[in-house]
This record gives sequence, C-alpha cells and structure tokens, in this order.
Amino acid sequence: MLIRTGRDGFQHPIASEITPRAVYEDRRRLLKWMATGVAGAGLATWAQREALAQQVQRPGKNAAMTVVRSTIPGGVTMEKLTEYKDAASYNNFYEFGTDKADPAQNAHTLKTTPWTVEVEGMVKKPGKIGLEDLVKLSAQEERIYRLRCVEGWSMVVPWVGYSMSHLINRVEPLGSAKFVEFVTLADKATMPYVGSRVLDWPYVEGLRMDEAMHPLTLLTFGMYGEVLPKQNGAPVRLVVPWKYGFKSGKSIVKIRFTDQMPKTAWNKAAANEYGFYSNVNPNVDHPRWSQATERRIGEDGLFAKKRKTLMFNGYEAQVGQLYAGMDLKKNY
Ligand SMILES: Nc1nc2c(c(=O)[nH]1)N[C@H]1C(S)=C(S)[C@@H](COP(=O)(O)O)O[C@H]1N2
Ligand SMILES: [Mo]
Repeated sequence: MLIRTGRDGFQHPIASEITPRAVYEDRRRLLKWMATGVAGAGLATWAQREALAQQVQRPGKNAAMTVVRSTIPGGVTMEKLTEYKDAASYNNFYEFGTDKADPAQNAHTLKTTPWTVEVEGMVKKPGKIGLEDLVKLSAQEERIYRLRCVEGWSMVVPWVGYSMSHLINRVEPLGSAKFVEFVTLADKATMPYVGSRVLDWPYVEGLRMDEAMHPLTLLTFGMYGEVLPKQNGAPVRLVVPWKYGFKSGKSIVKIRFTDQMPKTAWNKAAANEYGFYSNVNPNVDHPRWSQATERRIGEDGLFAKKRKTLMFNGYEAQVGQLYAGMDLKKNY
C-alpha cells in the first residue's frame, strides 16, 4: 500500500503492509482475524503473494560459482534460513514496482547478459569489467546474513559472493577517495517503473570507504547456491548486513570512488527518514514507526512476540568500531 506524503507527490509504503502475510502464516490466528471482518483486501493480497511464491523459478547454478562456507567472523549466522520461495517473492526493487510481489512478477524483462560494471572516479585502475571477469576476480563464499528492511521485515539468506574489498584492492583507489558510490541500472525499456516519480533514477547507494572495505560487505552474485534471481538484484548486487536493506543496491552497473558523500536515492527522496549511514539501530525510530522490533518473513504471526531488533542488526562485534565516537542518532 502506498501513501502520499504530499511533497513532490512522493509515495512510499507503510509498515502495516507486512501485517497480512504474518497473520496468515498461522491458521488459527487467520481464522480469528477473519472473524473480526477486517481481513478483506489484505487476504486477497496475501493469497496472490503466496501463489506467486509457489511459482517462483529458480535460475540454477552457474559453472563459475563455488559454494564454500565463509569462515570470517560474522560470516555465517546459525539462524534458520528463510525459505527460498519467500526470499525470492517478497522483494523491494522499485524499478519493477512498489509492491513486494511486483519484482518477482515483473523482473523477468531484465537483461543480465551481457553485463559490465564500470569502475570510475578516484582510482588508479578505472575501466569496465565484464561480469564473467568480475565473478572470477576472487574465490566466492557462502555468507549467511540477516538482512533487515526499514519497513520491519527481516530474513536470513545464504548469499554467494566475495568481500567487496577484493575488488577495491584490485582497482587501487587513490588516497583522496573517501566514499564509494554504487549506481544501479536504470533502463526504461526493461524496467517499468524507471521514469516514475517514486524515486530519482538511477537508484544510487553509497558507503564510506572503510565500510566498503569491511570484510562483511559482500559483492553478491548468488543465493542459495545458485545465480541470483532477477528480483533479488541479478547479476550483481551488494549485501551490507549491518545496514537497512536499502543500502544493498541491486543490479549494479557503476562503482565510483569519490571524496564527496554520495547523494543516495532514498536520502534524496526523504532525507528526514533515510540518512546516509542507515545502520540498523533499534534506538532511532523511523519518523513514522519504531525500529525496535522486526518480523522474520515466513515466521512470526502478528500476535506472537516480535523479534527484538539488535544494534547493527547483530553485527556490532564486527562493525561497531567503524562508528566509534560518532553520534548515531544524528548520523542515522
Ligand atoms: N536497484 C535497487 N536496489 C535495491 C532496491 C531498489 O528498489 N532498487 N531496494 C532495496 C531495499 S529497500 C531492500 S530491503 C533490498 C531488498 O533485497 P531483497 O529483495 O533481495 O530482499 O534491496 C535494496 N536494493
Ligand atoms: Mo528495504
């Protein structure tokens, strides 16, 4: 569901849209909820999503993909994995629509071959890297990360890729580079919502250099041992597990090294809601809702206890030091 904030006709989803799915996961609660008579539209939406989840296509393996469990600290959470069908059918990828079911339905038009990623800006070795070369640049690992969306849902996914630092070291940024900007594909011909006013395209994200160099920051080519499905950001995306999901840009085409803090898509759309850092922080409320708890996709029901959201999404031991001395209420 979308609401208008009034400013520039900008729209985005409200937190309650995650409710119906969570409720219906438990049959008894579903019946109770239906008895209250408010289930209506939500039930239809949920039923559609569930049908979609059952039909989700798996892209299969890729010869170049190795799946060796990561041994880096924080690289593998032991929590129960989110089911593939849920991780691949409940997505945010606004280029393909603003409903969680839209990407799985619409992203088939995305053309992922050939694909090149351009490296530019303050770097000794700029240039274009074809996807095949990018995939082979370093050994790939399976990292099992939690990912938490700002709207309140989270999931646990086995991602496949390698630390972004391997690519950064290869292209040799200049000492003056302080940030890395990630620019993603904005192709009107294949992405139906590019051109809509919901965001200023292309979708851009950014990290401070030390964040981009942190070993947990994953340049990601696959999930569940297979190539990324298009709706999850094929053929290459970022996964930054201690930050809200929107920092993990999908379908990356350009990586720019810069001394200026990148102007990110969500920050441009609503600066008071989405700061540059966007570290998962249960102590800082989103202006329109609390960030203290979350629901795991495919798990908790509405009336069951929600999970407490952890500082840095549970990765504080690994990344807390990056923010020593920073006021994380100001730098939200
Ligand atoms: N290009 C692009 N990348 C994007 C987005 C997007 O709309 N466009 N959405 C972000 C948000 S808000 C989230 S929560 C994650 C969702 O990733 P998932 O669909 O694999 O769960 O992707 C992020 N990356
Ligand atoms: Mo998100």
